[in-house]
Amino acid sequence: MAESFPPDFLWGASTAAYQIEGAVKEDGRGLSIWDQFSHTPGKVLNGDTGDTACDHYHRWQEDVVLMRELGISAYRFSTAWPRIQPMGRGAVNEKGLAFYDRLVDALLEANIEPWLCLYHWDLPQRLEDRGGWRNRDVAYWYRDYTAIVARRLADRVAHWATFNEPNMVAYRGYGDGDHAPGVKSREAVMQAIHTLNLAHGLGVMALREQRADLKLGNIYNFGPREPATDREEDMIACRVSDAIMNRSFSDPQILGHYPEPIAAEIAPFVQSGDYAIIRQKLDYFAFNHYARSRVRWAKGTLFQFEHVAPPRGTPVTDMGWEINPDAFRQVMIDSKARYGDLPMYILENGAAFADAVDSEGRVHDPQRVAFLRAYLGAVHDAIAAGVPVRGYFVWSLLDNFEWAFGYSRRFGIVYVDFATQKRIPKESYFFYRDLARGAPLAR
Ligand code: IFM
Repeated sequence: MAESFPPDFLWGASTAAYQIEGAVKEDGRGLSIWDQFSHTPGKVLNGDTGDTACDHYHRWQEDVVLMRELGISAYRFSTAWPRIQPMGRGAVNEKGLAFYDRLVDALLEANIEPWLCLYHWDLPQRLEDRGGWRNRDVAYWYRDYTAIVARRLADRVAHWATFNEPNMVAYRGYGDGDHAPGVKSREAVMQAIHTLNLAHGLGVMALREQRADLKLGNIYNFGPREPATDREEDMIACRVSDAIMNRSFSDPQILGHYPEPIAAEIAPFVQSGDYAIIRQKLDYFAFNHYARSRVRWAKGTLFQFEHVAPPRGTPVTDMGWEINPDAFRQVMIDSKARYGDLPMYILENGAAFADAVDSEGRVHDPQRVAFLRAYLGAVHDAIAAGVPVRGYFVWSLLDNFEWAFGYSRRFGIVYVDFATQKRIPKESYFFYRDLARGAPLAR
């Protein structure tokens, strides 16, 4: 079966600053929480750090050529707050802004629409020293940073996202502690959720002040939850996990309230007027999707739940994440039902597999091609079911620094040899290129 996407469907690719840029000590960049965390022994697999990553800070022109040849019409990247405000507030680093300025111009020159995300997890360490997202003031410093970036780039960048996966910032950074800054506290998760929501609202207001016609959104992260069994405690655990991981940002930002299982615990941090700030009108509804999870009650854990591995025999990626395109289609359908009819964009979806270069210097990644075929099939089906999905951004353009997994997990459609920084487009790159050029999807 060959299926076509709407002619104006947006084909894109996503990356994030700390995962690809490297050059962490260049041109006045300040320290981020991920520099600090990755340099702490035992925090990242193999002791990997983002010091060099894909060296995109120096190789961005080559990377824009790869994108142009890929035929994508949009590229989502993030700006690094510590590159722009090395101390997190106050002084602005002109060289940092100039880097993104050049990148945006090169993208436009290549006919690629820049989609800018203001925060993909690299908080300036100086702000973490003041409590990070546990500190309400950080929301106001984030607003100032947003205004600085907007003043410089809003004349050329139309699409802005305030945060990428704020749920991961709060839960993994302040709960599990396996992401920077590595805090493990239930109260800190709740505080961080609220500060991040407030920052989102303040950021949207700052952007609108700069230009009323910008297209604004946040990038949520939806992985449906299922109870591991039908026991009462697993069902409760599942609802709590769903509230924290799937609803703690989209609900307050779009519906104006926190989901019931966590509302009472967040209430002490909510001040009068906060909800009016948080619930801003958005122009698009964006999320990332990777996998659904099974949840069970786990005594002694921070929130009394844990995620269990898929049953033996379930197809999984190199992350151990279940491959299930039907679950993805259902997320799109459910999101429309819950949050309304805003234009929907999938701003990250993709898969890690253990890719290798063959004797002819090529990278065959049939599993990723099959994954993309199936997941794009789900997008096609969701559109046919009336969901206004307007674009899809593959994660990721390049193999990159996969957080606590370092360089051990490859998500790119372009292979990166981290020793030489050579880029090799994988088979999936050519598969995606054909779709971006208008070829129908064969299923
Ligand atoms: O690499 C990450 C990205 O930074 C955020 N979304 C999930 C990806 C894969 O884990």
